[in-house]
Amino acid sequence: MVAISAQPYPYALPDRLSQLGLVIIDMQRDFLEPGGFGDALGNDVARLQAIVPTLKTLLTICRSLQMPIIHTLECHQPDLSDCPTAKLHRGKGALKIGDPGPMGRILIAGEPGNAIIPELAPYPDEIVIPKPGKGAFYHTSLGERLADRGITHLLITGVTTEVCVQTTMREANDRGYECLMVADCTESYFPAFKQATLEMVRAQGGIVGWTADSEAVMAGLTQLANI
Ligand code: TIU
Repeated sequence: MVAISAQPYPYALPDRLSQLGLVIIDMQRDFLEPGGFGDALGNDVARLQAIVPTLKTLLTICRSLQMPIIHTLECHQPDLSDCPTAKLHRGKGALKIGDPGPMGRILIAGEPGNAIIPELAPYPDEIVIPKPGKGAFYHTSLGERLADRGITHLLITGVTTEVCVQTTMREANDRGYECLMVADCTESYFPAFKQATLEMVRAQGGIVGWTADSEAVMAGLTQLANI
């Protein structure tokens, strides 16, 4: 058995890397660039850029090991039919979901600002899950796609730590997936919220799962690949 050095205790890897998915949550221009949804909500979007090189390195290794890669995108249909009124009116920012902004309509599928940032753009064989909610299982085919491929373990990364990343990890945990949040591959607009999230998922003996830095994750992956 190969394990990743993690908190609150070692994370046992599955027998095969094909059972371990790298989940990259919402690394979209809408959250990382000025003029998008994150900016419209009043956040300093520059904070999130810091994880891009680290996440790119992890993605490159996972691709080289032919692991399943899952990207998610928070987005809504142009007619907003999948956006609850409660979500539409939340935030009270300068622009709301569907309004025209400098990168196209805010958080709308297919608009330039809704795309995944070029550095992390999905390859054609990778799973891309558009999602109308914060959690990646809500109103999506993610559960079926993971089951089809026999994926039982998830490495969870992306933005923002306490919103879509944590919601997805909790959804996955309730569905029986063994989840590890990669601490230096996730970021929040609020440093204290990121720290609190890391602590709360691994508290109580790993109530929601594990946390580890990407260096420890990559060491574990490489060890399993070489067996
Ligand atoms: N606002 C915020 O922190 N996050 C979101 O609205 N969506 C995601 O986390 N992707």
